Amino acid sequence: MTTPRLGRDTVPAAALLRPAPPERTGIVHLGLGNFHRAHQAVHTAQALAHTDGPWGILGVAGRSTGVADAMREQDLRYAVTELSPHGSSVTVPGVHTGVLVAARQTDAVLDAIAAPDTRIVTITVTERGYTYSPRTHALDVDSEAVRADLRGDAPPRTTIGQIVRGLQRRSRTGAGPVTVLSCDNLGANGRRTRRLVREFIAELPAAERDELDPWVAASVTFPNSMVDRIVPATTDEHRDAVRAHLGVHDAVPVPAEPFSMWVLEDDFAAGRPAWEHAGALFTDDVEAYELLKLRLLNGTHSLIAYLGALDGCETIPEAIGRPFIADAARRALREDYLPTLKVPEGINVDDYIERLFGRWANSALGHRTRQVGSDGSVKLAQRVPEPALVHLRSGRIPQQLALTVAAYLCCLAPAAETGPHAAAMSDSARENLAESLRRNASTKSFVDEVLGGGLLGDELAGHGEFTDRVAELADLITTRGPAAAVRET
Ligand code: CS2
Repeated sequence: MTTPRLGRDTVPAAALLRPAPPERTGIVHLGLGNFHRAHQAVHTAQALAHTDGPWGILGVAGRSTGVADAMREQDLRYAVTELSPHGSSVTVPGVHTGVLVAARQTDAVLDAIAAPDTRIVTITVTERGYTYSPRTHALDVDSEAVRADLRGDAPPRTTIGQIVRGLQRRSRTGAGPVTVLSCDNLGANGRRTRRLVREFIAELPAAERDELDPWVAASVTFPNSMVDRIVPATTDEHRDAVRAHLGVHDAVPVPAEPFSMWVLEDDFAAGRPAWEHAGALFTDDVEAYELLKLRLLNGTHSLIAYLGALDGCETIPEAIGRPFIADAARRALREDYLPTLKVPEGINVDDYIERLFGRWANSALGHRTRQVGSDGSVKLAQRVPEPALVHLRSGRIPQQLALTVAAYLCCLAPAAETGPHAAAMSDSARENLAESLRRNASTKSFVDEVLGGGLLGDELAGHGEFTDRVAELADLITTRGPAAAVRET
């Protein structure tokens, strides 16, 4: 007998977080990836199960059609499989009211942003989706995609372009205030999104700019938010888990760890779901949580992923199981990241760190080193330079941060064979890094060229003691392996 496809009539009622999707769409979400589907969608379904409201989500994929098409075939349902070594459970959020693919249906996306029912535009497009320059942190007006969106003679392709053009429509149709909520791993993500939106508007022809900018200033809020849930890529094992639990076939289930955290500023221009009843925390001090998470979890995650991949580990749990990697991670946390943080009130940092080790060690998740290691050229800029500069300004070299950069460079531009996991990391900087490696006779000049090129900002590149250490550690990794490099830090 063939397994029935997941859909409105085949989901066992017990698995549904809410019985039916809301009737109205209050949220337009840009970025229909796994993270959104296991984080915001789940918190929203739980909030609506507590307090109902017009908060259905229209999910917008960027370019790829796979998830959107499958969700359409499944009456907008998919399963979230929560995995831990102690067992697994499967639920179906059922909170989406539609799906679109921006590259094909841009006009419909802009209309949705402008629709009177829409009160919130949420974003998970990853660090790479914000089209800002790593060097200046301002909108990358030199990039071809941003320039094209500014000309406006074709449908906008960039996220910032789509948001601005949608807001422009909204301002002209009088649909009222709206909130733009970034849910990506960027420091001060709300403030940064506002800055990029306003920089885009500032580049528009004067008449458009003068019409739109005051409207955005008066009618759009951009709260900061910290998001946290480890969400790997989907594999057949996750499809099998859904089949085993629910007796249906889901083409696009999302695996996730049991842990989930969301901290937000309560600055919504036109209302919001009662997320506080779904585990979200509202506070004026989001930044402290963001930095804690970006540095302790994400920064250390990158180190684990690069050292792990270089040591032949396919997964993060395998990597953190190697004592030399756990040792490097612990030292990164304690010596390099923690001293740069203001720990938010109510967080016990020792518990937080122990919990991180438990989360990284979750072998049921199968989170791959290649996934965390991908896009390092944009991720590391969020994780490493600021804490590194705190130490360097007071005369100390943060060894594990230098090691993170060295291990990244060894994965992406290897001077010797590194194996399949590093080779599988995708990064838009890979080509340039490889060329730079070929051009330079020594690791030192290679590192100087790469960091001097703005990869981690200009200030860090100006600290010769840091770039020297990165080069030494990269040489050590190449000649004696990652474990020996850790021993020398
Ligand atoms: C990871 C994050 O891939 C990565 O860079 O560090 O995706 C991490 O799993 C999440 O931020 C956890 O909340």
